[in-house]
Amino acid sequence: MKKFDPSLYFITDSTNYTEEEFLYRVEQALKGGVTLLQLREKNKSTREYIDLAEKVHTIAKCYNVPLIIDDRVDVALAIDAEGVHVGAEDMPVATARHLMGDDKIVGATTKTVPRALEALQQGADYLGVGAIYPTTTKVKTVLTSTDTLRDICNAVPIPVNAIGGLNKDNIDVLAGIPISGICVVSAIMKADDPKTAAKELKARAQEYLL
Ligand code: TZP
Ligand code: MG
Repeated sequence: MKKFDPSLYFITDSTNYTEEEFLYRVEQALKGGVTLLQLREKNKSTREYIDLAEKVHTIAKCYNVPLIIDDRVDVALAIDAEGVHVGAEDMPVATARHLMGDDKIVGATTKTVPRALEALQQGADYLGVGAIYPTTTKVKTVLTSTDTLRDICNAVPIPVNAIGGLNKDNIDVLAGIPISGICVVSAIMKADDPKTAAKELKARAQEYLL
């Protein structure tokens, strides 16, 4: 399943949720129209990561939404996920591509045009660029300007998504920038109603996707 729609890319965070509540929220987000899903776990053992990934994958398949595993190529391969996402401190894109094969999705986080071109050349299928706004999600990142985001969009022929602190009330800043979608964690994960949150975000994002 190499083809994918990056318009509303939901990245999960299971912190502070029981597994049952977490899986329920993920499924609600899928019902709300999330188009791409990333499982992002920082504190799980390999066994726990695989176990949760299998469960999330089973749910995602019911909605025909590709599942991307953050950072861990081994976990992605173990559960035959649709792809993997790597950041600057993770496995190089070229290595991830080599291990995953050409049929899987490989995404990369980049914050500059040179890094974006490098990721492209190494086989990335899409890029995440940010943080556009400060984020409350646990991540090592710095802010990226919307000018840099625009430059990256114009420099590469693959989809570029904006990420970082985005919610339905602040994405106006992306208007006119040729992004392919937005990535969010908190705006859906921590919403009172993840299904409605996904629906509303999707509607807002559509206004800005060129
Ligand atoms: N990379 C840059 S910002 C970020 C990641 C993984 C987290 C985004 O989370 P939120 O809650 O949507 O700000
Ligand atoms: Mg990472």
